[in-house]
Amino acid sequence: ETWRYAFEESMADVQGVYAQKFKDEIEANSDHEVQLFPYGTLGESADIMEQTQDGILQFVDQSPGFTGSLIPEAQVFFVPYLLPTDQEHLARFYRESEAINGMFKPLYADQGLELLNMFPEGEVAMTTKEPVNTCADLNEVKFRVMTNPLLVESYKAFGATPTPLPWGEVYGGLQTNIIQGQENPTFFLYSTKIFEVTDYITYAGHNNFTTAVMANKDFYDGLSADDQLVVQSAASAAYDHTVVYQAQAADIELAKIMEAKPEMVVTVLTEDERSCFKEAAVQVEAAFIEMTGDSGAKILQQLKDDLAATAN
Ligand code: 6CS
Repeated sequence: ETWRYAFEESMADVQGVYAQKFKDEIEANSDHEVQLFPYGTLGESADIMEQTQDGILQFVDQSPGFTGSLIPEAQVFFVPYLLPTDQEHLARFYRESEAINGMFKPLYADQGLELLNMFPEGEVAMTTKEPVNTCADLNEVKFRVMTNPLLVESYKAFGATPTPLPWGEVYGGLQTNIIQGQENPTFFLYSTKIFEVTDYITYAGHNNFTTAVMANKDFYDGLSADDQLVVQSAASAAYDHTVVYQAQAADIELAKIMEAKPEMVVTVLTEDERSCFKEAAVQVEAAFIEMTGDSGAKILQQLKDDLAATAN
């Protein structure tokens, strides 16, 4: 049987590294084949999710940045400063977290999805046309965010004018000045050439990019126990492979950006400069609870407990 797997990035990006390892493992350990559909072959993130829910695709990688519009609790990953930037801590956290592996599973199942893994893609950087040293610098900046309400709240709280857009509109939007900023992990700034249309890269430490891989649930439930095990083992092997790969990707890709564009200004905000972003985080956390009620509050608390439990 051939299984179809779509993701939101190209083959050489972090989601592609995961997907290729997943495919290799499935094909090495079963008679099944996995056909990969990188970004640009089947549509935007929302399209590949729909195709997976419809059973046209068996597997999909869609980030909570988009799934948040389907599963409000998935927006928890956009509470600023909730996640650490330490990649080794993150690697332990996503693997062991009860909130992710226990509490999120039934929420994804309600949407017809079997959640296989969440994994980190690296610290998120803001890229803009003007310098950002504090929240005030985001005033009047139309800042592109993925399409979820909490990310909109976040950038409002940071002082910007948030503009939710699918990925395909970001490069052109920056080029034509419809937007003047966006955020993404460093590797993505290089591979998608976003560095060409922004001049400042700013690290505020406010988030790590989280993504999620899932299967169509009817498909997964219909698999034999052996095949389910093959899928779980492939997901686990792909996870281990990807967290190691991605932990070193940011530095390597930033060096490539600097080589391609030596005049790029890269700033890591000081503690002082971060204070307004950290103050805004309190408001965003409150907005998350307001949007998701008891269910969201429990997940948020469990995530915090899981982060503490995996700290070292
Ligand atoms: O910003 C986005 O829309 C995209 N960012 C990443 C790192 N992966 C996929 C997603 O579509």
